[in-house]
Amino acid sequence: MKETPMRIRTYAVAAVLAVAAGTAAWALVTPGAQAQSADPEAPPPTNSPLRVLAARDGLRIGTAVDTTALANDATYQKLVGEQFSTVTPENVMKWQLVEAQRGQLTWTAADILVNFAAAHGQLVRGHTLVWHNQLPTWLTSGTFTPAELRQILRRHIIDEVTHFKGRIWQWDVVNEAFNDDGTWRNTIWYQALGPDYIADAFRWAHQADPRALLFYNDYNIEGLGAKSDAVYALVTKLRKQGVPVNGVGLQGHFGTQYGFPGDVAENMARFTALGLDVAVTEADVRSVLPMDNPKTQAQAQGYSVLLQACLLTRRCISFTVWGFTDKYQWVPGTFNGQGSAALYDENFAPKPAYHAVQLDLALAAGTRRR
Ligand code: 9MR
Repeated sequence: MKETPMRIRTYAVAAVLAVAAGTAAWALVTPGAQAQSADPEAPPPTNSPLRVLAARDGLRIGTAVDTTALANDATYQKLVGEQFSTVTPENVMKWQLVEAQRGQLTWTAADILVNFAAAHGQLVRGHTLVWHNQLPTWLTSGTFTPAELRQILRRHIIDEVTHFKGRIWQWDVVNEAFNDDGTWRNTIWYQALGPDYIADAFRWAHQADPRALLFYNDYNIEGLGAKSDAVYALVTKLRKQGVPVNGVGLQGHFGTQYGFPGDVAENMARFTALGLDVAVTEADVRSVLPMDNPKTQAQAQGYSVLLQACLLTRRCISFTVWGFTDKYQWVPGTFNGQGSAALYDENFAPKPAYHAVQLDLALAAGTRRR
């Protein structure tokens, strides 16, 4: 039987209390947002921006950024800068967008985000170098030999990592290489090259930017199970072979209709025991619409499950949400009849999930100094 660590229980109880009691009680546990303290060491108020609270946990808190919204929506732009200390381009670093025509490299949209991040004291998670999705048509409909495909992949990784050299904190080098049962996903890369493309991809990325942290990233690997076992076996082998892999990204796409795993911290611990960092890279918690109060509370709990595990893991270095507002969020376009997955609603009002994240960060402050 698994023991629940005391800290998890304490956070959970506090979060549940705050969330269940709603905004009015939230004010009770929030000691005057504007109150100035004479003590420079005093913690920031509990209702401070997420990035302020996360900084006290030694954690970067991030969001995927829709760069069109960033350019056109002033409220969106303000919140990205104010609340988050790391950003991930939701789409604009993907191969389909950076090399739609073979040999014509287009970095403009991604460069704008990288510059925005620098201006706002944010780090960037690069996403993603090797994937089976959002590939350019010239690549998917071309006929290439395995040797040619290997060279094309190498060229792509070197071009992209070199372009952003020194400006990317973590790269998602390989994304979603496994099926849910832990077998290899039959992608264009696996078909042509077998599993060796993974070690090659990490080596090429490292060669192009030796200082970037290189991640393997996937979904449904948050808790223990066949798929996270497969990732664990992969990274164990890569480490033994001296392949430059630095971390594992647990995406964290949850749904209130499925419930949440209870062993996320345990799973993270086995990865960090290998000398790896971990990160929550794409957290969101969707529901079957319409929303009701239980689903809203469950959503807050889903975010907390991921964040508390991360806070309990010294080497969990960042926690990123996959879009922070329902105004621009991928779920409704992919899962018919589902949505409401983000921390803020479509009018930028923070939900109980936002307050749960805020409270978890505040309660963990100072507990994971390196
Ligand atoms: O949020 C992204 C959405 O805008 C794209 O249309 C979609 C294409 O597959 O990719 C979404 O982001 C995915 C991410 O890159 C990798 N993990 C799953 C994410 C949600 O599908």
